Formats: sequence, structure tokens, C-alpha cells
Amino acid sequence: MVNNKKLLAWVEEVATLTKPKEIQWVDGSLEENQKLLDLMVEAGSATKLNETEKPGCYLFRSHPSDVARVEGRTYIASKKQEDAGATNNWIDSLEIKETMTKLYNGCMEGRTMYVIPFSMGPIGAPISKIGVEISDSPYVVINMRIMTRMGKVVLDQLSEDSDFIPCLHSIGSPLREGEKDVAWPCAPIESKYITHFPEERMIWSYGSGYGGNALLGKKCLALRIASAQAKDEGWMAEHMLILALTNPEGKTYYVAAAFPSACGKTNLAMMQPTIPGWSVKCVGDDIAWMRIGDDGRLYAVNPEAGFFGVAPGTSMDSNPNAMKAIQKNTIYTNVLLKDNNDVWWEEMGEDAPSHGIDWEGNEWTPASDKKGAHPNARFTAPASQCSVIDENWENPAGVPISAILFGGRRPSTIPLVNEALNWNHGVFMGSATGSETTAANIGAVGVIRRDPFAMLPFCGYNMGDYFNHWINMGEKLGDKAPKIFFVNWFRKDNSGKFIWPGFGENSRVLKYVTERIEGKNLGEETAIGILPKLGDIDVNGLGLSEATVEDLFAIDKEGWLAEITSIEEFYAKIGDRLPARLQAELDKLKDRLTDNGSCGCCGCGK
Ligand code: O2Y
Ligand code: MN
Repeated sequence: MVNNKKLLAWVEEVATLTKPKEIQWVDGSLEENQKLLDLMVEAGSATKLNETEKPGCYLFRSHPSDVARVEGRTYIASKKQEDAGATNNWIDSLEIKETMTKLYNGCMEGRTMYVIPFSMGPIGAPISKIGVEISDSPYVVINMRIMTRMGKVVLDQLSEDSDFIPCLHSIGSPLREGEKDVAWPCAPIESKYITHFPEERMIWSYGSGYGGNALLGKKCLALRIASAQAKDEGWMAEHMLILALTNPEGKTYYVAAAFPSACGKTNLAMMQPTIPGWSVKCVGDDIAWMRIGDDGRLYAVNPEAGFFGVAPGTSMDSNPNAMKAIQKNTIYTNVLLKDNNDVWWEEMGEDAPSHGIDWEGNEWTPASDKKGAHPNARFTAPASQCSVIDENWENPAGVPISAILFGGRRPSTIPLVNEALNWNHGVFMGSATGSETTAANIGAVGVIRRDPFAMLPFCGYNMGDYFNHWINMGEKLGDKAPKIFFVNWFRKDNSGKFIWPGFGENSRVLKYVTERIEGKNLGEETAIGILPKLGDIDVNGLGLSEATVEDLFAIDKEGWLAEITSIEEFYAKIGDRLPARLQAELDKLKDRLTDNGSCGCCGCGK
């Protein structure tokens, strides 16, 4: 029995506006899930995969215009533009409500309206938040069942007067009398809107059925709305993986790491260390909610319950633990269908099949001039299926964070690992995070895009205020604050080859991080931060010459001065809410690099 007054009134209000043919309260049961899957197979929008190879798995193909998050159609709606800030698409709250209300009018005609109660974070945990998504997409329902805790268990948490975050979603494609449905109904790009109302803690999404645009618990709630809420309530909602690293003595360190999209976050979160005796377990691969615990330390919770990972590039080499986790009960979207009803994608580490059906539903052979899978093709899989999921991944108190890593794809200048001199210097590093764009990004390839804290597309309020919130959190944490490091697995040599092997070998850097946490006499202070000395990171067996290792940590003064100019330009865009303390960090870095005409690293006089 639903007795929450706000929920009952909202469901009635939305149904009156959108005019669905029926309303279904989602209970989250196995039977309900199977019924929806069977319906979608029958309707031709899903394909059941080979039960022997991929038990319980299904393939979906989206419309070619609806294949990824649409940043250009993603808005922060607030009363004042300055509260959204220069890095967000701002829209006036009243104006967008008027526009979208017109779009929502009758938009669910001929369709079922699903009411999906969900919890971000373990049910009942102090940091968890309840949302309710109303959607006319059964694909959204089955994905939300994997990505969140949802259904009756969540509804049971709602009393008559308790609050929740309303998330309204429609694919924007009513099915009128006599009309035939299509496999992936959605609206054209110009009427897609993914709108966030951080002041009201509310989300309205229209026109897209894909990923971050439609599964509203993830980027919309757990990052954009939660980041605004976290600032007001004194906690942090971050675009970070969380991993547990255990050393040969059995001591575990929890590390949170922020990387822009397409930097291998899921791979790092589940990595297999190459160094003997060390192990990595995964708490989460994308989002961390962090609060200060009773002991004054920072504790992190993964608000999600599943992985929504990019398939192309995922292989037994790059991420064996993900590969193993997606063999059953997984939803595949936009990958290639093999003739035996199994799936394939580029860089899967398996020979391309001689024939298949590509992500657009066309015949495909290796001679085709198109890719078999879309570059943003996805798997949705339960986190509980990951064999290296950490025993504390659902601990309601979270896990204590010992280190925070920032990173990006940087072919030059930025060293393999660089430790912040102190918290505010670390906040400066996070604010200046940048990454070289790849084919996975929209726009030019090979340019450095500033993506502060990897939150550029996900911060729900003014970026200057967000930087300030980080500084405030550091003040509260004091000497209990995690150490901050900037890592770069992607530095290239003069011939354009990656210097560092990456993947499991990144465990060598993580080992160094734990040794710094333990206060071992490693590293030395330089103009840019604390860098490892030669020998501090074990590179045995990697076949790297001493000169190459030196290259990984070389301070290229010209490169750094260019970096400073680029950060200055970015800071100018943030505007007058940029904290003075970050400008001061930038100025100090410049001084350290230019003082006495020396490089500042070792008194070499260069
Ligand atoms: O393209 C989408 O809709 C999904 S984007 C995404 C999905 C999972 C984890 N991270 C991301 C991201 O863009 O950071
Ligand atoms: Mn992400």
C-alpha cells in the first residue's frame, strides 16, 4: 500500500498531464522483470541472447540519433544564471517548465507509465537518497533494476510524509491510435531536454531513452542534483571510482579516483595488480558519495548497484573481471549480434565473426566500412556479479578513504604520479584536471579539455562554489584528510608511443601511494609537487630504461608554463566565484617554477 502523500499526488498529476494508457507501480521482482523482457522481445525491441553462452542476457539497439549523453541538451535550471555558473547550460526554471510541460502533454499516450521507486546507496544507509522515476520506457525499468536498488523494498522506506527526489522521464514518442511502434522510440535532438532543478531537487528528462539521459539515478541524481545537495549539507558527491588495495601484509587502503570519461575508470576499479602479493577489490566504478565519519575521516559509499560500462575496448586483457561479470544477467546495448546469438565488439580480444548484425541492425562482415558495435555501446550488469567486488561495498557506513587520485589523458608535461603538497594544492590539481579528447568525445580529437575533478558535465551548480566546497571540506577534515595525487598513465615518448604500460602495472603506482601514506621516506618536494625519486617506484621487469623512467617524472618547464597559461584561461571562464585560494595556488606554482630562473625541481639551474 502506497501512502506517501507527495508521491500519490505527483503520480496523479503526471498521469493527468502525460495521459498514459495505464500505470504500473514497479515492484522490482524477478517475475515483473521477466515479463517486461518478454514483452520487449515480442515487440521486436530486444533480442534474447544465446542461453548457453549468455544466460539471462538481452541485446537492445537504440535509434542512431540516441546513442549517448547529450551535453548540449543537458541543462541546469535555476532562478539565477550565476548559480549554474559558466560551465553549465543554464536555463530559466520557469521558462523550461513551460516548454517541457507542453512537450509532456499527452506524451505517454498509448504507453504504460512506470513508477520506479529507487534508492541511491544501500537501503536505509544514512547517506542514501530515495528517488522515484516515472518513465514510459520499459528499457529504463530493467536497467534501473540493475543500476539501483528499486521497487517494493524502496517504497516500504517511504512513510506518509517522507521526502524523495522526483525524476520525470519520457521518451517523447506517444503511440497514437492505429500507429505502429518502432524498436527504439525517441524524440528528435532539438526536442530532447535533460533538465535539473537543483533548488527544488527535481529532474525532468524528455526525448531520449539512452543511458545517462534516461536512467535518472546515475548522472542526473547521483551527481548533478546530489552535488548541489552535498554542498548544502556538508558532504561530497563525486565522479569517482572507489577501490580497495590490499598489501602483502593484509592491510587494506581505500582509494577514490576521479578521471574524465574515456580514461579507463572501470578498468582501474577492477584491475588485477601485477605486483606479487597485492590485490585490488572494487567498491564502485563511477560515483562516490563521501561524508566525514565520527572519527573525522572521509568515508565513501558507491550509490549505484551496477555497472553501465563501455563495451568496445573491454577485453580479457584490459578488464578480465568486467568480462567475467557480464557473462550472465546483462543487458547489452548497441553491440554486434553474432550468428549464434552471442555478442561481439571491437577490441574484445576475440576475432571478428565472419558475419553478424551490427548495432544499426544491418548485415555486417569484417569487410564492412562501419564498426560492428557503436563506440559508446554499453553493458549493464549487477555489481554483485563482479568476482572482485569488495566485502564492504554495501557497508552503510561507507569505506574510509586514504587517498584521492585525479587523472587524465595527458601525452606530455604531466608526470606519472605527483603528490599534492597539501589539501589546497590538491584541490588546485583537481580543479585543473584536463584530458586529451579521444574519438569517444564530441568535437576535435587530441585537444586538452579542462574537466575539473572530472565533474565538468556533472556539477549541478556554479563550479567556483564547487571548488570552494572542496576547500571547506579540507578545513573540516584537517589532518585526517586523505592525501591527494595526480596520476597520468598516458604520457607518450617522442615517437607518440605510450611510455607507461598501464592496466595491471598501475598497481606499482598504487603501491607507492600507500607507502607515502605510511610516511615512508620516499619522494621529494619539487616546484610542481612531491615526485618519486628514481627507484621509489618499482619498475623491475617492465623493460624501461633509466632514461625512460626519468622521462616519466621530468619537469618540462616550458610545458608547465604553457599549462599555467591554459589554467589561467580556464580560471578566467569560471569568473568571480573562483576561490582566491585557488588563484593563490596557481600563482605559487608559477613562482616556484620561475624563481631564480631555476626549474625549481632540484636546483639544477635550468
Ligand atoms: O553515454 C551515456 O549515456 C553514459 S555516460 C557514462 C556511463 C557510465 C559511466 N560514466 C559515464 C560518463 O560519461 O562519465
Ligand atoms: Mn562516468
